[in-house]
Amino acid sequence: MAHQDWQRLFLQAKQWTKEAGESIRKSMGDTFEVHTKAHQHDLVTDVDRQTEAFYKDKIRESYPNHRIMGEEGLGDDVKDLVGTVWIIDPIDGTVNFVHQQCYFAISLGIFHEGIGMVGIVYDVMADEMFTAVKGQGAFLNEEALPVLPKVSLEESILSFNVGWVLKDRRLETLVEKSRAVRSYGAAALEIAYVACGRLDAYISFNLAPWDIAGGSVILQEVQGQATNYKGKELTFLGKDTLLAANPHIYKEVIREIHE
Ligand code: 2AM
Ligand code: CA
Repeated sequence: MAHQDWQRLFLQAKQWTKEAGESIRKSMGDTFEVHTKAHQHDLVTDVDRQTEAFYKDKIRESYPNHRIMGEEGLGDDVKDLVGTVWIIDPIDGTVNFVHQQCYFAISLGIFHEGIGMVGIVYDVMADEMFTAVKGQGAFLNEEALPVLPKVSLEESILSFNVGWVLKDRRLETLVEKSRAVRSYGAAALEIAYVACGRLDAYISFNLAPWDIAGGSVILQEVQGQATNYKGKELTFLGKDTLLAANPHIYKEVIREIHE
């Protein structure tokens, strides 16, 4: 696809995401069914399913030869990234959505032959939309995001779930060496926060492609790095660990985890 075609696809995806966000905001006062999935930390609601169905219908109608990898499984059984694939998390941070009514996002990555071309992470309640088209920079709403500045570990704000510290005590060193640790519970949003400098690194030990696809496209546009926590390239095809970081502390964080 030519450069202007990706731009057109991006504008379409952005418009759909605004509509989906508006619909989620309208549903906030409603009662909706909440189900647990694998365990008590993993929730899904009617709103997750309805939002994914909204994208599925739009994509099927406008781009019938594109495939869809969605968390709620309404799309295709995607086992490779051949052609154009939309990787969608209709609500990233469902626990926050259910319990806090804020700090959740729609996450969307559009990949072509395995390369992230479009990334959108939309914080629905804050009305903050992080976007990127490969090679054209990253944006927060209409503001261009600058390339990530130099930072040291000592002045960094890191983010990870406290549960991971119990699983791997080596993260304690990072707690001690950094300025502060935060935990938002919405991976896509936390990667977008690394891209705009609110965080300097985000670590998770268990994420799915839809948690990271949109954010990783945005992060690469500001020269941020995203790999698994051993430094290996992400495949966007199965669950993996993640280190999304400002490039100036990326290597040091990997070293600290593996020492
Ligand atoms: P979700 O809200 O879309 O499920 C919470 O720390 C972050 O991890 C959220 O982005 C959440 O996404 C994701 N997450 C929660 N449970 C998960 C699981 N079992 N596998 C992969 N990602 C998960
Ligand atoms: Ca989700």
